[in-house]
Amino acid sequence: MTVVIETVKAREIFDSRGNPTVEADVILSDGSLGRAEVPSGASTGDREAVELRDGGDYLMGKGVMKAVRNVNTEINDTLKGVSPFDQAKVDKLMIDLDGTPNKSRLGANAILGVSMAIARAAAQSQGIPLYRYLGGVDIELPQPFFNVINGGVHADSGIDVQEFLLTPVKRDNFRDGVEKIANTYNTLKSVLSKEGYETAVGDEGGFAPKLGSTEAAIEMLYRAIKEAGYVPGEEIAIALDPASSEFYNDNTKKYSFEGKELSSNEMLIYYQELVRKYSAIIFIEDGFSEHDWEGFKKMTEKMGDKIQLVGDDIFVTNPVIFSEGINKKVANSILIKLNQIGTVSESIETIKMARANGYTTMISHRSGETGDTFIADFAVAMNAGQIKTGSMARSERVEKYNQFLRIEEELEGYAKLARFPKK
Ligand code: 2PG
Ligand code: MG
Repeated sequence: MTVVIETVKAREIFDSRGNPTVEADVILSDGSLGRAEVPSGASTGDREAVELRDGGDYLMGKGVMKAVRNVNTEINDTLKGVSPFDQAKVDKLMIDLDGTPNKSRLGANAILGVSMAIARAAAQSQGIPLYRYLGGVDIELPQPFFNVINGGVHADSGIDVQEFLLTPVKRDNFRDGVEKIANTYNTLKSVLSKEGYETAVGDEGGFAPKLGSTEAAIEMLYRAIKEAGYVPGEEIAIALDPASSEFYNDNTKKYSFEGKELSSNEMLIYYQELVRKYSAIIFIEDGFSEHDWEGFKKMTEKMGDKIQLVGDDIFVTNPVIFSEGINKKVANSILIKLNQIGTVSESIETIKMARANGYTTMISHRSGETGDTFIADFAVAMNAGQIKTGSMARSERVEKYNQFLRIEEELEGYAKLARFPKK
């Protein structure tokens, strides 16, 4: 019996910040159900695919009923009777139906929800886990990065750098790495509280203490790593996402950073000194604004052979924009967020492009998340090498790490472990 898509249906649910978002269901002719929930960013890149919102006064103007209707009408009509096993075709049908370059007519939130739900339904129909359906047999678990101090637009901590991440560079298996971070995360909590700082958490489950500066936050991380019994840099390394588009002024071309107005060059000197002083720092993401390609390029020239430089807002997972970045030698790594581009197939295309050009790939959650663990399976299937999906708090974050533990158990120790750095 040929299995086809029978019904595509969406509804409005809520994300981890209390904002409306899309949940999509795909039902196949054999009764299989695939369901997916769509995340949403706060420090978004200007050129991301469009998240369709209803506007008006109701629900802060953030309702997604238009996107839901687009799934229930046009998308449902187009995909009815199509094979769920041809992901590329399904995604292309939705891209063509939308007809805009940035998915603004139907909404990237509508399209992505269906795109992910179809992959799930297909896996369900074949009776195999999602990571196997998407990735076949060569299974690798990624290097995880945990965002343990939140700043920027993700918290009221007053720290300009948005994310301070920890990664277990030394680990025997995935579980061992998670345990090391759990120890360090909880030690960080007691270190902060001993020093009189608040231990409430921000959007991604990291602490949001009013530490005042990037260096003060890094000092706390060094202390926590050591007090937890590990060696900074050797066993647990540090990574930063300044998300600098958020503090870049497009008119003055300056970065408003820690009370100063810094030029692109001064910002580069700052990063160079920071990395010299704290050798446990192994990557910096979005060190320069999405509108300062020159700055990003210069940073790549000066620092690209020493640490990983990840492009997020600047590339927005878009193969066309990313290929421009490759040509201009901007960054040496790319962040992959499915909702920045809006389909599973296009995200895979960008990952392949990265691999062909010597860029590492890191799969990422969004600051507004749901309980959906799609990106964990996706990271495994793609052999992506790296993932960041929040801290050791808030279930919408921890559930993704837990999914890796389940996958590791299922593979009975036969999974390969991605090592950092990986080219
Ligand atoms: C980022 C992301 C995820 P947001 O900048 O990398 O951590 O944040 O989803 O707000 O864009
Ligand atoms: Mg980022």
